Parts: sequence; C-alpha cells; structure tokens
Amino acid sequence: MKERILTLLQNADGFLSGERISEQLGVSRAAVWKAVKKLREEGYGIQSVTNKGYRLVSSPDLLTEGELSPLLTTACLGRTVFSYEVTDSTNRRAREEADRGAPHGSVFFAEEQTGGRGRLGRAWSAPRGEGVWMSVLLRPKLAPADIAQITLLTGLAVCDAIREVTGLPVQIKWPNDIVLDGKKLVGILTEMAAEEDRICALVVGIGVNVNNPAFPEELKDKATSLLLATGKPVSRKELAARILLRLEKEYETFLRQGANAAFRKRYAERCATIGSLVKVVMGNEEFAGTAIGISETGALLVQTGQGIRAVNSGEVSVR
Ligand code: BT5
Repeated sequence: MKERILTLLQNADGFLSGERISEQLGVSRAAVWKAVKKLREEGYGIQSVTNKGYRLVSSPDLLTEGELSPLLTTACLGRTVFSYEVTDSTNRRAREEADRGAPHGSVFFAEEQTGGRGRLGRAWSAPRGEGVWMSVLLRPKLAPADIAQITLLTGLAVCDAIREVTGLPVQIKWPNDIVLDGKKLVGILTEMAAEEDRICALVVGIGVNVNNPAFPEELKDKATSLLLATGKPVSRKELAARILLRLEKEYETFLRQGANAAFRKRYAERCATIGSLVKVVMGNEEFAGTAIGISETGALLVQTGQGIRAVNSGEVSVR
C-alpha cells in the first residue's frame, strides 16, 4: 500500500489529491493519510496542501526497491531487491534466499549489519546507514575454479563505478579490496554454493564505506570512506545503481570472452598491487618479489629471483 502510494507520487506531475489516490487504489482517504504519515517517518518529504493534495518534494537516500528502480539501467541485476533495516550479513541472507529460489541478479541490501563477514572468519564493520552493504546473487554456468575471476571483475566494476560517481582515483588491491591512499574503502567477499563441478549460486558481497564520518579505533588508521575523502556526502543509491550497471557489463563480457588480454590490461591499469614490490605469505611460506600482472585464471604473477610465481590465495602486502 505504502509502496503503491509512493509510486503514484513519484510518477505524478505536481500535486495528487487524496481523493484521486484513494480512488485509484481502492482504499479509504484515512488509509492514504496513514500511509503518507509512514512514508514521512521513513524520511520522505511529502507536502500536503488543502484542496490540492499531496506532492513528493524529497526522497531519502535509502537502498530500497522504490528508491533504486528509477536509477537502474541494468537488464537483470537489481531487478529483484531485498532490503533489510538490520540483518547479520547480507551474504548469509542471499545464500538463504538462493536456496529458496531467488532469481539470478537478486540484490540484498542492509542499512546495518550486525555480523558482517570478511574472509577467513574476519568481521566487517557495517554501521547503520553509513555504507552500501550489499550482496548480489548470480547463477552462472561456470566451474568453481572461475570464482576467483568473479572477485576480480567485481573489483574492477566497483572501482570504475566509484571513479565515475566521485572522480576519486581509487585503485584495486589484489584480490578483493579497493583502496585510496593506502586505506581500505571497499571489501569484496565472494561465496558459492556448488554441487560437484557446477556452481549453483554465487553470492558476491560488496561493502563500500560511503558516508562513515569516522571509524572505530582498530580501523582508524587503515580504513577510509567517500565522505572522508571528498568532504561531502555521496548518494548511496546512485552509487549502488552504478555498481550494478558496471558489474552487469563486466560479468557479461567475462561470460563471452573469459579473462582475456583486454580484461587483464584494464585490470592492471586499475590495480595498485601490479608494478609494486610485494611480500607474499602463503601458508608457512613467505617470499618477496615484484607483482607483474594477473594470469588467465586470476592468479597474481610475482617475479622473484627464482622465476615467476603464481599466487592464487594468501596474504599479499605492498612493501
Ligand atoms: C573483506 O574481507 O574485505 C570482505 C568484506 C565484505 C563485506 C561485505 S558487506 C556486504 C556483504 N555481507 C557480508 O557479510 N560481507 C559482505 P577481508 O579481506 O577479510 O577484510 C576484513 C578486514 O577488513 C577486517 O579484519 C578489518 O581489519 C578490516 N575491516 C573491517 N571492516 C572494515 C570497514 N568497514 N572498512 C575497512 N576495513 C574494514
């Protein structure tokens, strides 16, 4: 009901009388008034003038279907939206809904995550309303080995989307971070549900620090946000719409061409790790070298004194 009134107001050219709304939706004037009150509580600016009716004057920066869909230009990603005020982790929610049959391209947003996840059981800080905390459900016809590439192409998509919206020279830190001046702005967590050698569902979790005014003590020196970098608030819904468009393009190109030379070149141009001296820790082993590129399977290629090593996983730090 509330959503239907919002759509009417969004599409109206000026004022819409309470009578028209109640007629169109087949509900009482009192019900219209109650829904308008609820929308105002959510942050919508709705003007009401006697004898004229209601007019939408401003909308909050919410990651909901109603706010996102007018901005979306994708064919598929974000056409089904799940929005939560508070949840533990959008990645967990996405996996749950994937089991219940949610379609390819579904997107899960939370205003706040109480159990946001990073890799290897690490935690992701996701305070209320400050970032884009989202997960995208993909149902690709790919082998589990291709999952690394999905993380890389997501990094490239998010990096380009942030550059387009803010103009900031953000860069990728292989494999799953986006950084600005050496501080972490975005983390990506790709998880999958696979059966034998087939991926059933892939959940791509993306956490972007957007309007965080500050960070907890333990993150203060290593994290940053778009607000801290630009000095002004950035629209989360516009950024989310742009990320989805870029991600859809990268994903479709990957399905057609794989991680071909053109992709690897574009990735290298955006990647702060490539061209740097790095230290790699893989299990008990530790070595240093110069990162020179990525392989066709998404591994980081490191030139060492003993030749080129391909790093599939492990901790890589820029020296
Ligand atoms: C990541 O892990 O960077 C992946 C983060 C993915 C988060 C998204 S949010 C939506 C979706 N739902 C989820 O539950 N997760 C995804 P990793 O590379 O392991 O980095 C984790 C480390 O980053 C932590 O141990 C902290 O040191 C640091 N960290 C935590 N929160 C941060 C934040 N908001 N900004 C910058 N750094 C942070």
